[in-house]
Amino acid sequence: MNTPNSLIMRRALDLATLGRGHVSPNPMVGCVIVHDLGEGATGRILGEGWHQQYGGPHAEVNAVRAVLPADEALLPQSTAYVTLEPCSHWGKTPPCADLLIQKQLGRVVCCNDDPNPLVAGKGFEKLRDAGIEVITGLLTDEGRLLNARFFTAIEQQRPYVILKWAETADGFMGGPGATPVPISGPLAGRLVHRWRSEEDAILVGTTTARHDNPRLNTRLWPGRSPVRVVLDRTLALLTTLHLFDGTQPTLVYHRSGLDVPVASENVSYAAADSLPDLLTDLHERRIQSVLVEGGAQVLGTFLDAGLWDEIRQFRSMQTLGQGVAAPTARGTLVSREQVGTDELWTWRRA
Ligand code: AOF
Ligand code: ZN
Repeated sequence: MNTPNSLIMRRALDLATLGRGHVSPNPMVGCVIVHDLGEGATGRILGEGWHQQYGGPHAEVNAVRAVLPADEALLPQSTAYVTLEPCSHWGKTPPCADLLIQKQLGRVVCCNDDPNPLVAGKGFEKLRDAGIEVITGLLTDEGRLLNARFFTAIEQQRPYVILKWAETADGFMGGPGATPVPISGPLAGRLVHRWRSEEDAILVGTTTARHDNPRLNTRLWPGRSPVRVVLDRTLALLTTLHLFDGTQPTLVYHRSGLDVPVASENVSYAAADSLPDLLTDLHERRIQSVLVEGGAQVLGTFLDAGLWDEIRQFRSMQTLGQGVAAPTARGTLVSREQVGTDELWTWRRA
């Protein structure tokens, strides 16, 4: 048999990304079926597909459907490159492993095993039992990065946490007073709205909610608005704030043992006495990712608890001389890019 071709797997990963924003809490998955000519030669692509919609057909089903009837006879000499282990369970759709067996694919190559306990190796087992050659681990890191939210949710039982802040050249993220000082430029602001549309929730602390009175929506970017999460331990925030305007689902976390106000339209209350409790509660609500937008104290709490996965740090050119110090970014710096007048530094946990 041919050695698996990583270029084709890259194509499958690219196809998978077309599902971004439409498949959560399912993973993004892509599939490319290629005819193998033997002796290391790769033939034609017979079909391609990706998981397009939550609840809809999986990547493998769409790829198989794309194969022309005249090409079906070639499937036993073909490889399905699938970014994730084909499923073995009846969920919203029938098992993909069964379909690949029924179509008599010669070989299946994957990036990652599916951590979903309903699948977790059983997909590969079914395929191998049916005599299909299985290779896994091609472009594993790329596959895990693509579905970092899905893997974090299943493996760590908590949402993927992105910490975001903007700081001045001298390391401040706010001025000395309560009045907000703009730090990053308009392009960065636009990008943040795009990020909001890509995550399930945005979180802020009490001080940010009170002083900035943020809307936490995506008005500068066409896309869905996430759930707003606000930490209000003692339920001290005034409900005249934008966060309580009912235009988006809003979740208020307070410490336990308090008299909770009657939930109003789109505003609900939940008790959490620690950060792990809060993240567990979000996980149980099927929230797979949270963008933490501040302030300094809340960001510091996530950092100190080690409960974060990614940092997106805007660095502006201006200086403030005094004010609220920004947290110290940590982990591995994975990229530095210019966004308008600011630099964006992205960090991941090592
Ligand atoms: C695949 N191919 O394209 C995807 C898979 O409820 P269902 O039927 O949509 O199943 C969802 C689960 O299936 C999901 O949690 C993950 O384990 C797997 N996703 N599997 O073979 C795909 N999206
Ligand atoms: Zn499937």
